[in-house]
Amino acid sequence: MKLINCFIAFLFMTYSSSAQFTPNYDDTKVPKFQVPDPLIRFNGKKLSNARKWVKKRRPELLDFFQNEVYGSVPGKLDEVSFKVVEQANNALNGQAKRKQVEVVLTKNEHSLRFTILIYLPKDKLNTSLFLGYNFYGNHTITNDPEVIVTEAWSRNNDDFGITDHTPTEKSRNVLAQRWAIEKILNAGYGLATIYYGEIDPDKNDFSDGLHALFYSDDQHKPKTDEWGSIAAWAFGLSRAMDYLETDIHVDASKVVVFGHSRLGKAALWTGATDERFAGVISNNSGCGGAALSKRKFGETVGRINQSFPHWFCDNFEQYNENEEALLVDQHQLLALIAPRPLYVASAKKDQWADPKGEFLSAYYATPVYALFGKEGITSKEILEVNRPIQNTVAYHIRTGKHDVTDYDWEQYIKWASKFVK
Ligand code: GTR
Repeated sequence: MKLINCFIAFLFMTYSSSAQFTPNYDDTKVPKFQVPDPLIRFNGKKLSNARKWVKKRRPELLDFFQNEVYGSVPGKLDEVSFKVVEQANNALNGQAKRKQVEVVLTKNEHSLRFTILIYLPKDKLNTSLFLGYNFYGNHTITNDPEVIVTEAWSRNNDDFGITDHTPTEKSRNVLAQRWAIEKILNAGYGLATIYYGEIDPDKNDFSDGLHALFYSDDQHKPKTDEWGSIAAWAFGLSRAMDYLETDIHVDASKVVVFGHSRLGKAALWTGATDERFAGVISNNSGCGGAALSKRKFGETVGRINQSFPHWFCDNFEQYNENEEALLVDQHQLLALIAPRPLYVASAKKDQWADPKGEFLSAYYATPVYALFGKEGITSKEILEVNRPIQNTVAYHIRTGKHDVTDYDWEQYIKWASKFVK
């Protein structure tokens, strides 16, 4: 009887909490809110120059995001090692060099491995590159038969033939349309990618993945101000950067970190926490990414914490249906990337991610770029579709849905050729 009651209560909770939420898609119903000024410190003092930003304001904002939003990394690894497990000079019909590098992270006598797949233009040394996670395994981004199929846990996906949470040959090439490899190589850039599930499986379970390496004996989940999955994914990208710094074919001072959607949130947090990245691209990253939280348009803080309780630190739950209480908003996350180049991109049909909130965020981050003499988005007027603005801070909204398209990559390549060359 008790069990049945519990079950009914559970059903009720699940139903009532999701039923309560109706996303707002009407701009006239966006609440009035104060955009926290990136140039005014928490103690009320106004900043006037870049030096003060770097010394005083940036650290306190970073701390806030670390303690209240994404969570901090609890300690250091004991060891990071790299091994090139496969390489070829004639990949992709002779167009590229390919490397597959295994990275091993060790702590407390436990270890975790992940594999970076790298394509580089053939006859180039010191290549600039784009680094980004993929959603279902390195083998899904290309038909290249040599790319190793991941053994890590994956979400099931009927379209990609993934059942039992195990990717197979069936999913090779299924997401190739999201990675304009040929265009990237032709522009003289390299591409490096990692399956994000190898760092931390994307489920509300803290017993596996990177978090588990850092636990003290009786710990089962991170503390309330410690990292969720987004911060763990960001940490993984930084370890990939550790490898790239050792690769003579790569110019590690010219690596642009890229991510789509939840992985766009991770790319932004990576750029904020690791200043070795020369540039950052947020593709449709939405709530908890580029979009302003206080607009409560589309996905909200309460909703994202309910659907994905493992993405942020537990402290972030204080702001569920309580965005006004946040001392920051996401434009200040973008500002943490200054003065490095930053591209925010939206899609017209991706209202869940609040394109206007993503645009305004780039606009409100711009005063920080201006301190460094860099140009960002200076008009508050939302752009027309398919009419990018490409300054150090760049923005476009394209037609179409939540996705990564050739159009997006064409813009990123053009912008990178100007700002990260
Ligand atoms: C959605 C989520 C978004 C976005 C997206 C994705 O379900 O609400 O915040 O991250 O997933 O990653 O595809």
